[in-house]
Amino acid sequence: MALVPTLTQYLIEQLSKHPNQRDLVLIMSDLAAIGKYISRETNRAGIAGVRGAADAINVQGEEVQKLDVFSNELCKDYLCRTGHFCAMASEEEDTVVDMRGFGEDAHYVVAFDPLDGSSNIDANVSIGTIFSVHRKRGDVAPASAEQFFQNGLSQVLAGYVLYGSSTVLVFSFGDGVHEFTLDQGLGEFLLSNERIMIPNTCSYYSTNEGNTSYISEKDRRFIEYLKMEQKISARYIGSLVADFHRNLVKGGIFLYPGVDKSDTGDYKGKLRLNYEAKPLAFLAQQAGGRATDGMQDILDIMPSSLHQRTPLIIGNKDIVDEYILANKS
Ligand code: AHM
Ligand code: MG
Repeated sequence: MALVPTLTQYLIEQLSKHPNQRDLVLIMSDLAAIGKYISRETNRAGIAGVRGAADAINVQGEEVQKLDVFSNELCKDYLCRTGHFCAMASEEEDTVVDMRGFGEDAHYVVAFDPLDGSSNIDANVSIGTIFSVHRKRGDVAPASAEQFFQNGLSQVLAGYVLYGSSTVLVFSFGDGVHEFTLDQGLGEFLLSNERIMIPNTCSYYSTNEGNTSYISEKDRRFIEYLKMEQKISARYIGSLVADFHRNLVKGGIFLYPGVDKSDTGDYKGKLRLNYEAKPLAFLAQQAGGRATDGMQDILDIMPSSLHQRTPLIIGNKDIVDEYILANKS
């Protein structure tokens, strides 16, 4: 029987090829450990009393779920203690996380969405943890929000753990996108897909059709074009990380364009740049795809606030190119 490499073996090999990536390899290993903890917790959510709302509203004005709280606390505690980060940003935290003195010699900053798709938790639908790592900026205070005002091209590690029908870890150091699947029995991530490339055919479009009356005429026309002319099938889970993963391995385009619910003509993005759009855009680019906000590539956008939101159109390069052209006309 051919043995599949474990994540540990893969990272050790990575280290022997790139000894200067020691810290990044250790960071990846820490993030994988967090993924295992959250995977265990999500699997027993129904019996462990961790389902449901936590009676709190987060900085985004959304109801916080108990598993959100668990995942956020775990990410903060675990990553803080590694000493690799001088600043951390989380979807669940209003400001930069207090590093409790652990980040003084650190060279990196990390932004994460501890549990993306949390409205799906109680329905046993796929959810995930998204992460984005940058080198620390030397020109601003180590634990400041400005640490996260870096464009997506300068990410040194990005990825996610998807808690679906199996738990998969997908990441990139900027040398391709790799997928590892958690073997629950072994408690190890095993290599399941190396150097993933998005298939050339765009098989699916993913968008919240319930927003049709809130999006711009151009966006409406483009989605109609996907349906009526390209005859592409629809798939929408409502967990970005799961919708993205399906489109990554099967070919597809995810669209969350700007929405205007107050009828003022001001179309605003919902998804967060630093810990949702940017890391997934990095993976998409590494897998031959593309991501845009309609005006510019997601990877080129320089954030100017921690929780900045953006429209996000991401997936097969050709079809995202078409979207950009249609948006300009
Ligand atoms: P969350 O991070 O609070 O879970 O919100 C982000 C989620 C994405 O995972 C998903 O793509 C989107 O919100 C779904 O939004 P909607 O319910 O408006 O379609
Ligand atoms: Mg999210």
